[in-house]
Amino acid sequence: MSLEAIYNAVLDGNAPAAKAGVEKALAEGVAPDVILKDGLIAAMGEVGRLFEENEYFVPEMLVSARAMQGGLAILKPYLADSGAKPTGKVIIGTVKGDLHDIGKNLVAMMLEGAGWEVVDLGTDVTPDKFVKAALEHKPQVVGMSALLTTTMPSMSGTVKALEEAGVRGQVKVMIGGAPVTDAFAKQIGADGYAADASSAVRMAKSLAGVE
Ligand code: B1M
Repeated sequence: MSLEAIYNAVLDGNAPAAKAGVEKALAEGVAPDVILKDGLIAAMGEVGRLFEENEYFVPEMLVSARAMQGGLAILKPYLADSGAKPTGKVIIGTVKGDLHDIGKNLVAMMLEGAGWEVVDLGTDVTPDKFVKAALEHKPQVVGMSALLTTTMPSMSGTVKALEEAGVRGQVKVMIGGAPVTDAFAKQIGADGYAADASSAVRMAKSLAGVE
């Protein structure tokens, strides 16, 4: 079964096998969102569990992440279904101190597929860099991702920095990432929270007031 092969390839950190598994599953007609959710994302969840149990360490997480990214690269054209009219502009980044970018990349990919112009600031993005990019690109939405509880406060710092720079009124702030919640978004004065990439697209549209 190709989904199981993809899952195992990510767990083993075997990027060539993950890519081959995704290609095979697509050829067999498995839906791209099923490959993503039940193959790639499910495997990363298990990697996280094994890390918590001290069965995996950072090097194993890293090779698994590379295998996942290899599989995602094959899947990208199918997920980011182009042809949609430009919807708006979003700047997105993983906050200061945080290097996790798989979820952020997935959100960026799905936004692009929905017709958004995406300015990806990468990882370890300081509040100041978000502000500079907001002033330069004039997006409707500023998106922030955090995967570590220790880096979540930087989201609040960025909201404050946007306020201090006088741009908070011109942009909507959307946040997400595994430890982030709707309650946290409200607490720091963000405009919206999304639990996954599909809801991030819906949330961005709703925040920017576009259909
Ligand atoms: Co790290 N890591 N990691 N890690 N890592 C976690 C997050 C952790 C939960 C593992 C664990 O303990 N179970 C834990 C955090 C604990 C905590 O803070 N509570 C952890 C830790 C501790 C660490 C280090 C500190 C380990 C160390 O060095 N001792 C270190 C920190 C480095 C740093 O950032 N400064 C570290 C390093 C790494 C690697 C570099 C090895 C690698 C990242 C590689 C990369 O991203 N290029 C890595 C990985 C792979 C993980 C896990 C296993 C997987 C993350 C992932 O890619 N998930 C993770 C465990 C886990 O999450 N179960 C873990 C798949 C991805 C599709 O999901 O990112 O949640 P996710 O994105 C989702 C949603 O959250 C949402 O949509 C996405 C798609 O559905 N979303 C948004 C995300 N951003 C959004 C933005 C939005 C909207 C929605 O709007 C803008």
